[in-house]
Amino acid sequence: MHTLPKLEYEYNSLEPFIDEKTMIIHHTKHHQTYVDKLNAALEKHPELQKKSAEELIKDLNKIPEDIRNAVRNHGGGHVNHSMFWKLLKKNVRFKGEVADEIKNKFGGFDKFKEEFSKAVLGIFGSGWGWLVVNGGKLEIVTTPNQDNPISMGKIPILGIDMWEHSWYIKHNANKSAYVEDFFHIINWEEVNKIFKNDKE
Ligand code: MN3
Repeated sequence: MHTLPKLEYEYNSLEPFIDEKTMIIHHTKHHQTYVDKLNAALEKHPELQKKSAEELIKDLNKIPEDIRNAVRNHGGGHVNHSMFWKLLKKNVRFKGEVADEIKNKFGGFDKFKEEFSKAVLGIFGSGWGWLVVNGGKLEIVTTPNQDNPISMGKIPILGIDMWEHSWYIKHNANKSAYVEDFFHIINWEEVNKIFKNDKE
């Protein structure tokens, strides 16, 4: 059985960048639903119940066709959100190996922020924006729905939820203000940790 991970901080910890109400609904309703629907899908295929959600979505072609879409959407939703919560923390400085790599690749933090923001604001409909490692190189990619880059052989090290439920309560129609706020609460220590684990 997959379960909803507990947050390592309070629902109001990311204020004023992400409001408490959004965090409560996002975690206890949206994320919980992905977990429940993933578990429901796996009831038909008990042999897959021991696998982690990451393993399940890594090679979707191996998933039986009758539950493939459910695993893609709800398994993806579970993986994406579990990672997202850990990527958020206030007052973490942009530093470490990943910061050096970002500066090299994009020509500085501001350039990276500009490119990342442009990409994620260009998503039509619901989806996610990612910084991934692809063949040893950093790359900005977007995915529709709850698709995760690991299904395409890319390793996500940073991700932003661009579904309306992540920002609409606080930011209303101002999606770019949400992206701006997101940059204040990136847990660069966590991003660096994922980046370094991937290289080992
Ligand atoms: Mn979400």
